[in-house]
Amino acid sequence: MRIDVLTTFPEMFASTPPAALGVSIPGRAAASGRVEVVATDVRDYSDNKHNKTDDRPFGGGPGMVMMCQPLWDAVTAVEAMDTRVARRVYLTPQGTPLTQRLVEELSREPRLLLIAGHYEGVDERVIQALSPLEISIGDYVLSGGELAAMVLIDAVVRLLPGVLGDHESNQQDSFSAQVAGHRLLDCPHYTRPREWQGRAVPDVLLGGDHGLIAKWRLAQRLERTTYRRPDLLTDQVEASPPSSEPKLG
Ligand code: 4GX
Repeated sequence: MRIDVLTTFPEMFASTPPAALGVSIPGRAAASGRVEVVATDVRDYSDNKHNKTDDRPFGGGPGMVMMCQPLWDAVTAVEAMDTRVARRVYLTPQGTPLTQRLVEELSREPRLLLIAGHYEGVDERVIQALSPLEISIGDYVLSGGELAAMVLIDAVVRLLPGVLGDHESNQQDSFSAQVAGHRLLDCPHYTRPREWQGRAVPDVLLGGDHGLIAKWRLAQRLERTTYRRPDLLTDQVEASPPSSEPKLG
């Protein structure tokens, strides 16, 4: 997969250590060639003499707005660098919430183009002209779209074929497994020692009965989801496989 990022802070997207996308799973994905992250400085496409990319908002108010021309020209130029058609994504608190379902959908694309705006936002007319998918990573305000773009990249890249080893399979992640069409939170995990500061590991995990362990883990997932995220139990996952599990909710 190729992931282009349009930003005024391209150095944030380095794919070598110690950068965030250069270590751990995303670092391995880049080193093995399963993903190529190409960050382009929008400033390089500004046609004004100071390479300005922002200007004051019409109607007044605080902050600056990213201008249409540099972003439009950057998108056009970057898209022409590769024949694969890019799915355009604009990171914004006004976007559709990012979910594991959407991450899975994006992981099947050959190419993504992420637009990470700083300032108060991007001129609405260039958003309309580009008609990107608008995505929010959560209901809070970041200083820019770059960290949101990196969150999306991290979540997508670990789903690319061959990126995760068997021992880190995503089949048991929170949200990935479905029970009667619902995505559940993960179960608790334990490792040695068997007792730590007076706290014991649940006996069932030490007994070696793998059927019983699977039942216990599922019960834990249901309980945690019920108490912590009841909203997930009313979210029916689309295209849920036929299931003999009892219906929840
Ligand atoms: N999930 N931000 C975008 C610039 C901006 C401001 C207003 C459009 C309108 C965010 C989020 C997020 C901060 C990215 C503001 N763009 N992005 N940036 N939450 O907070 O995605």
